[in-house]
Amino acid sequence: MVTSGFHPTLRVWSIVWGSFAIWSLGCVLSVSHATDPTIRNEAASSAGPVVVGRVSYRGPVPTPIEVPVDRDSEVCGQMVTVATVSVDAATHGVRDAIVHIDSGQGMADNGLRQVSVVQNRRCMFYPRVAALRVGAEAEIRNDDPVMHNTNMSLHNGTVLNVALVPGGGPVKKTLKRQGAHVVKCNVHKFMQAYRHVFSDPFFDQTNDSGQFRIQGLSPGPHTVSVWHETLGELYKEIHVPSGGTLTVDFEFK
Ligand SMILES: [Cu+2]
Repeated sequence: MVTSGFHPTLRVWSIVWGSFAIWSLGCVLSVSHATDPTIRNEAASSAGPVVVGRVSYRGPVPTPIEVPVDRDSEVCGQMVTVATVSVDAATHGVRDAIVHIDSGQGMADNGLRQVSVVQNRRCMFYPRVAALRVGAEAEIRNDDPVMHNTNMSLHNGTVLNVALVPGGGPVKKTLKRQGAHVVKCNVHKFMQAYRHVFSDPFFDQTNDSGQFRIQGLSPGPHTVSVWHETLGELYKEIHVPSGGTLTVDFEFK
């Protein structure tokens, strides 16, 4: 389950993808591609490969952690429930995993800007997880009637550390370096979020049923990485075809 009060439309605010063409898909025939049964290749008549798949987990879902609140209880509540793993009962898909495919080459700045809101609301960050491209702007807001502090770090180095008065913000910060940014509040230790920043557009965040979709890759060998804040990381080597849809599934054990 997710943190109480989470609204799905808050997961990612405004995502402006690069100027990559959207290729049409016409699945015509299937071609047996690899010995790995989790990788399937469906050739298409039109050019442009798409990599899709699902990240799943069939193990016992960790019990949400109950954290006692020692200040601002009139807003935060007496206890805060922190649930970090969301698994769809029907498909076993894991939400909020970050999938990235190594492009093997640097990508030019496309000049477009994503905006990712980091909202402080009822002593939680919303959205908890988001994936962005280098140059994206984090927009930090405090919607609570209490003081919050937003501290973003990358590889334990401080990227941003700002105090927000009640109702304060937005404070804007351009994210210039790739990597997993950890977001914390120094006032409320249980508040945590993540902003994954990539130097290319070949990433996605899994939806409620664990699905992802990444397009625009060059044909050839690539490495797919999957990150989840609690379940860990997975990797898989793939060979992207010149066209069609390659399905790559992942399962956390
Ligand atoms: Cu706080």
